[in-house]
Amino acid sequence: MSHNRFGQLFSVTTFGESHGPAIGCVIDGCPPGLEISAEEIRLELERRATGKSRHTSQRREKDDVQILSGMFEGRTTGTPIALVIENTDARSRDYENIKRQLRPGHADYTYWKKYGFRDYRGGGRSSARETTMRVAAGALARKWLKQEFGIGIQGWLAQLGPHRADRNMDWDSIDDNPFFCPDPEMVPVLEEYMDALRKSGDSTGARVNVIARNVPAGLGAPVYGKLDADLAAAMMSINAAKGVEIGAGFDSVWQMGTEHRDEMTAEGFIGNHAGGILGGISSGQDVIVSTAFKPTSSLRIPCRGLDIDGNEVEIVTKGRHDPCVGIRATPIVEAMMAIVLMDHVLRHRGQIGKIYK
Ligand code: EPS
Repeated sequence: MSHNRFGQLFSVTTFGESHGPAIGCVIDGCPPGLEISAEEIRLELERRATGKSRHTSQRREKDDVQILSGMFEGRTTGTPIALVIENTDARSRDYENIKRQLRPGHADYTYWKKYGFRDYRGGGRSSARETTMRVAAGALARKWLKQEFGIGIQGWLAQLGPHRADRNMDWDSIDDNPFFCPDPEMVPVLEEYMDALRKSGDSTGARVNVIARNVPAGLGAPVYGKLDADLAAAMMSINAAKGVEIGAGFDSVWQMGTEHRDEMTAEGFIGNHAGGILGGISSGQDVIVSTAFKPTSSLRIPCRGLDIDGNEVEIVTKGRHDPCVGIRATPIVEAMMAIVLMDHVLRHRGQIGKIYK
């Protein structure tokens, strides 16, 4: 299986399966001298972890990250940084009954068509467990971006199923609830909705937004290295992602030019429909990305499907699944934003050198 690497100058190669002995990554291109500890990475991982509330998968992984290389006396050396996390709470027997079955809406079918062989336990490589390593790598990128440019990255749950969750933004409350919801008044509504959903055995989708502040102007390139194209690819590479919008996104379809254009004054831009990116290059405004996540496909409600021999079968998925993967997606979109921005800072330096802070 090829294509396990993301990024060009700051690159992350992930490996491992949800039910294998361990997952890990190799980060290449991190500049030397960045001070970071396993504990700082672990704190980021904790925000993404399963089993933190009744609304997510109850698998309990410690996500105890080990740094195997690329660090000396607490600082990066500029050499490849290998991180590894053991899987300690996999329950593979849950997957026995779907060993030969292909869950509708899941990567099972396309995996089978492509490779003709699959690790059916937990979806193998297609499991959301892989996103752990993106968050681990993202922790380094976030810290570096903050130190070098004061870039701050914040994600939030914008919608869960039918419920808009960000009409009233209280930025400080995002990490105070299990949904990464910025509106404290919506939290009980989401809890009630999720409790009913879990009882019903069904799942739902979500929209997760992320903003990066203090991004310098000039990152990205006008044709094949567009910052927005790389951000879209980054977000679409997250499990269950089905759509990405930059700034006004699909609202641009109905907007008039007079409304969409962000007029400029000596004091700065008026509005940010562009989402901080014009012609593939950052404008110096906040970079804003929105990602749609589909409803989880592993459901205990029976459905019609096929087995690997093409026979029609009834499929029921047991196990500890997230009724809404979007709930845990906020730290992942933040990590992908950080990885893309750091990669683009290094790429910009490679060609142009100077960055205007
Ligand atoms: C997942 C199914 C569940 C989740 C898992 C993602 O695990 P299992 O493979 O044991 O059924 O718990 O998420 C994680 C373990 C994690 O760390 O995010 C899936 O089907 O994607």
